[in-house]
Amino acid sequence: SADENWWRSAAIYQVYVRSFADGDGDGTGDLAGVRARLAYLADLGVEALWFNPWYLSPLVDGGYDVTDYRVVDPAFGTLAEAEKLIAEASTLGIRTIIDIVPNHVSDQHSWFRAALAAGPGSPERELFHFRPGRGAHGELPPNNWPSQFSPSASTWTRVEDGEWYLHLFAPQQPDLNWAHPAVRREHEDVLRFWFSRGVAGVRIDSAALLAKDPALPDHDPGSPGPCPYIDRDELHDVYRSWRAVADEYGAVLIGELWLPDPARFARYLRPDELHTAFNFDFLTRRWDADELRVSIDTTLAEHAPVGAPATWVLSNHDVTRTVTRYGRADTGFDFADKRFGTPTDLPTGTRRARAAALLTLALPGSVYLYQGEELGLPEADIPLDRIQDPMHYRSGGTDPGRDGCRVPLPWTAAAPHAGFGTSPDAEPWLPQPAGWADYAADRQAADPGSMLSLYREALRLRRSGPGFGDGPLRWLPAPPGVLCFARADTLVCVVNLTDRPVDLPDHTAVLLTSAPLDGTGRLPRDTAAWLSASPAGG
Ligand code: TEU
Repeated sequence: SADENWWRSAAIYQVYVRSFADGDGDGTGDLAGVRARLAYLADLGVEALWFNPWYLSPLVDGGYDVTDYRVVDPAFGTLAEAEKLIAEASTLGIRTIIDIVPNHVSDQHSWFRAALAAGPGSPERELFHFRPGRGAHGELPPNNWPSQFSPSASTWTRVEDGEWYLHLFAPQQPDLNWAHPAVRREHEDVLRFWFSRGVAGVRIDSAALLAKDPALPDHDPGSPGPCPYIDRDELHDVYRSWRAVADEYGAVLIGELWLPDPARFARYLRPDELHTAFNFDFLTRRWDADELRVSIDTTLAEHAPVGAPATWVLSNHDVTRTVTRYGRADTGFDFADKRFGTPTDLPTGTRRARAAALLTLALPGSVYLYQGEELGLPEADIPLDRIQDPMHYRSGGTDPGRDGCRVPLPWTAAAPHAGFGTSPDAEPWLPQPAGWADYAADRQAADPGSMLSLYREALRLRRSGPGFGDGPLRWLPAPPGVLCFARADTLVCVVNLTDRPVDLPDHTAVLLTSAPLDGTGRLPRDTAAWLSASPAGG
């Protein structure tokens, strides 16, 4: 039914709980804050919420270091409150998706503590990847794998008895051994635990990294031959079991798969594996019509044969904010561009982000919208002594890390801390930069020209109009530097990526534009429009 296929066309809003809204006045966002803002999310017009991890955690990596998957961190709330939130959202027609973090646990997790205590050779250690070191005294790490957080950091940490354990991310995030049946059983139970509480789907963190070559051989990134820790065949078997669990509840599996090869990516999207996966391709593309068209065509071509809808991602909690990225000379995101002090032209970035919003919301499939993008928030410079992200520390301080896109949201322009919390005395956990209140949701709600108003109107049209979401796309003729395509027969999206105004294609009405048309009715530079048109040939 249409209802069970909701995920094929949905606009899904990503809630980074810690920075969304502080409901209990301690400077940290929480479930109470989300519950108090559900009306805002319903007004915005999103169909589902994806919550970053809310489990018990020391928060070394923002909750991607889980101590107990069945407990809500007290900083965020309680299990009972999560259940209320799921029910209240559902009353508003909004589904709940949570984040499952299967690759690793926190070093505070009971399994890892037990493994440390039990010592070398114990069954407890088999749940992780413990190995003796290399070198005459075992003083060198077992292999040369680089940390996912920084090419210059190791993935191994030595413990007191001399063994080393593997962690693709921070040392506080030991990797689980997915060849162990207890690891698989536990995660299937965790899925049931949350699905039976009304969760409609899971976002699977680092979904391509779980399985490792048991020999743990050396590997240089970029060297030929299969990578011993990315995209291994055993994973497909894991996800087939997960799909059987998800199907018991009608729940959806969403993979976080950073796989540059479209063919490898598509292998996970099967009727008996993942329903869908994030397509990060736009994050690596410049603001260039040819590049974006190739990206769109490649994405649609890779999804079509497997029958999966495409997904579109402009932003998330790991990458530079859209208005900042599009305001740079080289707007493509890559990890090397996360350096300090890259110059940005924010007005241009904002124009392009507005146009990109209309572009992605008109493309076939589902769209992920990261909190704060609807407010047009820029990437913030975090003072060095306030940075929390382990990525910064793992890089030896050369990389600013990801905190700049995780700053607590501004809700009320006139309130202390831009209305992030209920207490004027509570400093937000990350500092809000000067001028943050200018982006406040209350101010933008009252301004028809704001980013928030644009998103609301676009999402309203997307929900009510024909042609949006899953379905075919047909390219229409357009001058160089302009993207123009039709959805269904009557909806046309046109995006001008040139530096001068262009004529609109034939249309019967202008539904929405990302910036006003010029005096002669032309589409200005860096602007998108949604048009209705007569059916082709009609
Ligand atoms: O990120 C997965 C991942 O591959 C990261 O290395 C990503 O490439 C990097 O953050 C980009 O800047 C997920 C989560 O989204 C991230 O927040 C976590 O830190 C990571 O897993 C570990 O759980």
